[in-house]
Amino acid sequence: MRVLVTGGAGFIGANFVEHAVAQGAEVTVLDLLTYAASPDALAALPQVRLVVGDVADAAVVEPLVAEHDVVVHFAAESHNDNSLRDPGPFIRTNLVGTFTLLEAVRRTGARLHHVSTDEVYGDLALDDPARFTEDSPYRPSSPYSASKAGSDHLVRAWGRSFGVRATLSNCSNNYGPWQHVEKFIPRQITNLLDGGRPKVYGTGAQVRDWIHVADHSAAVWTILERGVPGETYLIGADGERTNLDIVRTLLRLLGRDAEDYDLVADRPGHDQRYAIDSTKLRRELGWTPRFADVEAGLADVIAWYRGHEDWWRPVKAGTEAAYAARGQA
Ligand code: NAD
Ligand code: TDX
Repeated sequence: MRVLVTGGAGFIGANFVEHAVAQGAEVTVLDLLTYAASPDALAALPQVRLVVGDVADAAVVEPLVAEHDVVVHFAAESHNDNSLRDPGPFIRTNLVGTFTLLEAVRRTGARLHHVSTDEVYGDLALDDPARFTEDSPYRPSSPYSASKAGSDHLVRAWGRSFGVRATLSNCSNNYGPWQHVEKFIPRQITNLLDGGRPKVYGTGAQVRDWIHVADHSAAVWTILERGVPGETYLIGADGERTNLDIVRTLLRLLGRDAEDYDLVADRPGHDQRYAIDSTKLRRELGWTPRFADVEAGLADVIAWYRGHEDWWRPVKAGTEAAYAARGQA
């Protein structure tokens, strides 16, 4: 199978490329190599072809798509806090980029898998026991989640109107190797490795549903193998934790006091809780997560960041300076 992976030099994309190569796929990565990319993550996979280009540039995308049987679309601007500061790149990459790809697969007939997020469903109240399902209404709150919601709508419309063969997945919060230090878990791990303190927005009561990135990759691969075009699958591993729970676990794993963190300015419009019901994916396609224990997963990830300081160190100070400018350091 010839697979084109957009955003394959990013956190989840690069982990997926490793998985796809291990499954025997012939992989090309299309990636603009923005600040969020880690080409180092592909260095151990010399058989993977890397094309540096913009998913919103039809002149690059169309000929490339024509050479592949399947496109897996990870490329996106992905950080909520950045979307609050400057939404423009989110509209271009997440909406125009998805449109450009859809036009290409419409012409060539390639199969598309669109990677999306549970944030398209907005948030749940902290005291609401409900979880998101494939039937939950779209209620995005941030420029990031609104742009991803729009991209999902485009994929479904191209399926219905033009017969594009596309599957979609909406996954919960990922953690694992190669995640940029701007994101919650790597930011706190690297603060702690530097002898500093975790920085918790607001009160830390918000809940995220954590999944190891390897489980996300395996789920996307399962959907490529057994998913039905036109269908959407929610991906989650029952990993709900408050932000404070995560911070206290990291503190304990690193031998620090449970209260050794700072509360900082909250994120405007901060979503309260995300929670995924992944019954459809498990029942219909037989997927199950391997990393059921978030705490054991976090211990592995701490060890990974310890061993990859040469990768994150060059961007750590600049990332923290941006947070400081927003009163979140
Ligand atoms: P990331 O920010 O780590 O990586 C994004 C990659 O896309 C980078 O390599 C970047 O260079 C590339 N890119 C950005 N703009 C591009 C463009 N115009 N053309 C080509 N490449 C471009 O993101 P991530 O966390 O790996 O997320 C990947 C996908 O998974 C996104 O679509 C995101 O919405 C989705 N998702 C993420 C999570 C999560 O927890 N991180 C959860 C659910 C879904
Ligand atoms: O320093 C921090 N302190 C803090 O308390 C940061 C960076 C975040 N937070 C909070 C905000 C959220 O409640 O931690 C939680 C997780 O924050 P992020 O890592 O920014 O993730 P989130 O906004 O939940 O979105 C993530 O999951 C869904 C990804 O970044 C998205 O791409 C994905 O769609």
